[in-house]
Amino acid sequence: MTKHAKLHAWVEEIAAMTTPDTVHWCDGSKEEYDRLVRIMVDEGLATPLSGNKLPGCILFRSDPSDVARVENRTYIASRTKDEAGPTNNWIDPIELKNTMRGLYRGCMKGRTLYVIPFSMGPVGSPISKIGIEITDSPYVVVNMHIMTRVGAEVLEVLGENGEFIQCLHSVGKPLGDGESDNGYWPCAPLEKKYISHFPEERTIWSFGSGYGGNALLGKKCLSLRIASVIARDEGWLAEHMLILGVTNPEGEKKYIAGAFPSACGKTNLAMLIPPIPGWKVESVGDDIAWMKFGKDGRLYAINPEAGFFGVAPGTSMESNPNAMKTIDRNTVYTNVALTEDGDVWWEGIGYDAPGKLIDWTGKEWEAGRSEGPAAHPNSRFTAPAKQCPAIDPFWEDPSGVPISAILFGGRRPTTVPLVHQAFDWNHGVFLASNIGSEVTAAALDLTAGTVRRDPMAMLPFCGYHMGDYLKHWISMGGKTAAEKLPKIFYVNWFRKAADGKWLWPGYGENSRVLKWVFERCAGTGKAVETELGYMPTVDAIDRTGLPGLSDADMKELLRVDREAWLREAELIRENYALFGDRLPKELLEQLEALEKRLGK
Ligand code: O2Y
Ligand code: MN
Repeated sequence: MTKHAKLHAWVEEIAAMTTPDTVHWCDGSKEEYDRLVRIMVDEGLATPLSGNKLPGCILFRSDPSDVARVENRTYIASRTKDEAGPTNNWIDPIELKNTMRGLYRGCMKGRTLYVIPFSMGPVGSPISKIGIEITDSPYVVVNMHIMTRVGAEVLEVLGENGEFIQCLHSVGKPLGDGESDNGYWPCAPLEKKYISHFPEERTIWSFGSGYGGNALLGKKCLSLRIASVIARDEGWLAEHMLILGVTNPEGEKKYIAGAFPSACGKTNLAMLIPPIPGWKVESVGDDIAWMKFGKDGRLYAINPEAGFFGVAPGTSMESNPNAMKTIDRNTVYTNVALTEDGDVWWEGIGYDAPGKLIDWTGKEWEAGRSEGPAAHPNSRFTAPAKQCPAIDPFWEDPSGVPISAILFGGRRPTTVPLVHQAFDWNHGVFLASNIGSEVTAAALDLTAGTVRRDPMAMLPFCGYHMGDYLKHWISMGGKTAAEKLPKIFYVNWFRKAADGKWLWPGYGENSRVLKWVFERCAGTGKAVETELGYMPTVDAIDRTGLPGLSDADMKELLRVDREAWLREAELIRENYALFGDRLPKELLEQLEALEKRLGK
């Protein structure tokens, strides 16, 4: 047991407020995991899956109202509204804490309070951060076991006085005397849900939701919203990025980070299998990167997570065979469909539903007869990263991996070419600040089909004023010699032809663009200078073995649509106005330079 007095005092204070029946300190062991799974199965909250097909796997069905991150109930409660900036919800922290204390009072009655000591990043690494999550959800505990490093060794590193990030979570559903959940996922109604961040105190308070990013507080809350504030203060970057390693046929390896808004296929890109002979891609992470300059002046990245919390629908042996092989054991499934023989199924898994299913709401479901999808569009798998066949050998290296290139991208059916390279760091920050993407289901409360600007894919995850965040990015470019900085690229897999069909095949074929990026970093890739940046010549992207893609298609994929870009520049100016005088002047200069190149 830890002798950390401050930690004990905090646990006692929370237990006094929330009045659980018992308190359990998690040790992160397999025994603990198995015991909690057994309890949840016995209570009807979890279904064990077929031991033959999916050994060690279980299925949960959430409440239909609790299926995704809730951005309109997510708050950055900095001391002033100005600090949170125009892109975050803000409530005065004193007022918010008062409201939430009212909700927390007695909220764990009838439940166990679990104390989860966890490390984001390898335990004991100087880059890692320790969090302690207090939760009344055993579902959260088992997911945290997979997504983070939990247990006694974390407490050892913490010692008697070490710093930790307080993460308080409750599903917000106290039980009456003798009452049980009766097999139903506990949560609170939307108006009582709060996902709150107190950046100055480095503290997270979450209430009312048991799902994903709302409840697994090491992920979006700690590793992005709170870590982005710490990174600003300490001079590094906490980003919504995948990290992958690309190796060429000669055995040379380069690491690439990539930021894409939610639901743009980051997990698929992180794990892709290149169809180009001799090329290999390995995965360090699929969602979050912490990046710091090393002693050699290069930028090094770690993945703070230990697992994948990936979206199931659309994951198949065609779109992501490595993910399919990662999730065939020891995986927690949430809101996918169940087959009669204890297997899982979802839309886009690559084969028809095998007979009658039980859908994500627990009802019988038959293809062509039942209404709605069998799996929720935001249904998830939680799987250990070490199970991925393409996991990079250095994925847990405490020093991180050196980043040669950073990709940014969104879902843009028009205007944005397949790939272009920034002229320099500031130009790259300009491109990244203008990511735009169509909105889909991962964020519950947004209208599907519209394009929203999402700077660095951090709009829902930046813990402070977005204008200051962009300034921080500009300042990072001045911390090392220009030639040591990663090169920045903007990619768009989603450009459509006039007939509405996607021009680029996507999935594993995206490695052809990675190859060009690799070659640009090596100084060999062929490029032309355009108004937008450096772009591949029509023959620069390797199309061997891809006969369906003609020169004409390639020209269309790489076409600079001048009229569309002049309109785009106006939209960028409009969006920049949001940040007022906190917008770095360097970005306005970049906008003006673009307009000039376009001949405005
Ligand atoms: O809906 C949720 O709670 C999960 S959202 C999520 C999960 C894994 C990786 N990224 C995301 C995201 O929204 O970016
Ligand atoms: Mn994400």
